[in-house]
Amino acid sequence: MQCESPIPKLRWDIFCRVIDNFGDLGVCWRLACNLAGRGQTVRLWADDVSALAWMAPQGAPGVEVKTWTAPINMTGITPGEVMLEAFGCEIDEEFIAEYAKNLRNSGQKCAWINLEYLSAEDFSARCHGLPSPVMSGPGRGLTKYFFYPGFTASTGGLLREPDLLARQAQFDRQAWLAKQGVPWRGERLVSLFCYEPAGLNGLLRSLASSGQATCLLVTPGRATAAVVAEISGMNALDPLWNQHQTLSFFYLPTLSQNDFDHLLWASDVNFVRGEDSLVRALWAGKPLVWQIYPQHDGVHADKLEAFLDWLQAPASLHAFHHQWNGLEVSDPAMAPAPFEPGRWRDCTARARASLLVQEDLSTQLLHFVAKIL
Ligand code: TRH
Repeated sequence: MQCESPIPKLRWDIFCRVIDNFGDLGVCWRLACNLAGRGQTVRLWADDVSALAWMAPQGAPGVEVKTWTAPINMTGITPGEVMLEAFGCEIDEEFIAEYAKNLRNSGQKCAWINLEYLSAEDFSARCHGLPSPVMSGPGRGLTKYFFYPGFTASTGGLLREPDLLARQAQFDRQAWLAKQGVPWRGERLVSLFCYEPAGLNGLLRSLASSGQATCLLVTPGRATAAVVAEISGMNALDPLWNQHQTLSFFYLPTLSQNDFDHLLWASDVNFVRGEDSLVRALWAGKPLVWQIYPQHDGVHADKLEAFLDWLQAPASLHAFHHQWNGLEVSDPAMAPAPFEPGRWRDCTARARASLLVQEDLSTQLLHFVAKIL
């Protein structure tokens, strides 16, 4: 995408509906901060802002958080110049009407953006930037634009803060782990952020029998619940599965988004899920395993495949992902796919390097909006 238009200072209204988990809000909060860090004024509307208490306890200058009530409370609200709906969430007609009225009165052009989910599938590049005329409702006559994040230069890119590399360079692993209370004695560290992965039993067995002391750093919520349940089942069936205590566990509290980054930087291997943590694991640059957000219609299988192809994942990483995500025909007698992070390092490092030379999502979005306006 060409980046020639100067970037005006604008007021943004970002709308986010929390479906489940933390990703929708996580992405929107990160985007809001990224834009505010580039001089924009951002109002983030979310129907459930509760997770921000731990994700972003400090808030961020330039970002105002509003609880998105139903119906929306428009008292004292003048819409900004850019209206961004995340992941197809529908903005209230009252807000759109006010926005359209302001545009008519000021004669200003509108920038109405729909930010889509991240995917490595071809459609992201094909549909990125497409206009969609609004044919009905109070926004009739306006145009909505589709903005697709992605992994290649022909998409909208990935969220990345300008100071990310500097922060990484200054990161002190030992000090950070000590601050979290992790009793690290040089063992391999594996972070775990997941839903209920089909391959969890296999992973725990592989780590316990690997001959390499490993500490699993388990994130709270679903990952902790899954690990606790799995261990209890394994202990009942085979009390000696981890008899030499080769595998140890450290259960983490909820971390801020910044500290979640630190967790990924401190670990030797990262298990992540959903959307935002996948991107953060790419920036961490360590071997990673992704549990994709499962969808009922099964389309996540193609999405995972497209990502692994883009990553140029070696065969063993493909196999591990299939088992981790339950996409393999399940045969209880089947041996777990080998856990071979040493073979998975190069592809992540290559991917990270290729992404770093692409423009980040916020910069691209700013240029895109400047062009529309
Ligand atoms: O929570 P998720 O599974 O979110 C998912 C996905 O985004 C998915 O695409 C979406 O459709 C679905 O929600 C509804 O995973 P994700 O995207 O990685 O988001 C997690 C966020 O939580 C991310 O911003 C990192 C943050 N986080 C912390 O800040 N601290 C923590 O301790 C942890 C574990 C996560």
